[in-house]
Amino acid sequence: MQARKEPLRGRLPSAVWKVASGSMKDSDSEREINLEDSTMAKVSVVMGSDSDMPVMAKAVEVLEKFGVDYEIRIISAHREPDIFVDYAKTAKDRGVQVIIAGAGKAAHLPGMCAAVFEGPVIGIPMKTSDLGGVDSLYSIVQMPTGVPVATVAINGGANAGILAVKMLAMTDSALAGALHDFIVEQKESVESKDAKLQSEGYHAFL
Ligand code: RP5
Repeated sequence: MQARKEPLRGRLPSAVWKVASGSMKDSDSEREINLEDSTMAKVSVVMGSDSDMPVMAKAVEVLEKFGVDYEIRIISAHREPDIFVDYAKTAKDRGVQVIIAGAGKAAHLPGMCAAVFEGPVIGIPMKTSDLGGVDSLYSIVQMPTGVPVATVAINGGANAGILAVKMLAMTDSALAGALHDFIVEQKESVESKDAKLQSEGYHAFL
């Protein structure tokens, strides 16, 4: 089985797919591409199944809101381990700085990402029908020492996106500014609700 060739990416020109390092040729047009000038995915969003998409979309929405370049993949560590290993081994060369990995049940995808990829991995445990997502949560959070996965809440897609933005903002002042604005807006939203509560009473919220 061969690795999938053209992952969906956010905010990327279509020519920038098969990334190694230095310069390369786009196989469709044979144009020489200077990777120094290309926009590469900073975050890789990966999920074990398309059934995870509604939760993973919440992470992607945050990345898009902040204008963070990303790639998004469906890769099952269990059902296609060869493709998974190729994906995780080459993530760094594709410019990926953070992986957001979501999975459910015996959720080994985030942990295996952390085993192969040297950068930070954020894990999203999926809520499951049989065990309510506790199976996913324990599978993702209980990593051995030395191989951490920063695990968010069950179905915590949005927080995974925000955490990735916070990681990238440490070395990106523009992103740090946007993050600050988001935090201020969030605070003001709560303040305005409390002001409404004080002026109109709790019935205004029912
Ligand atoms: C995991 O198994 C996936 O992440 C998904 O949450 C769960 C169930 O997968 P499907 O049977 O819905 O494909 O690998």
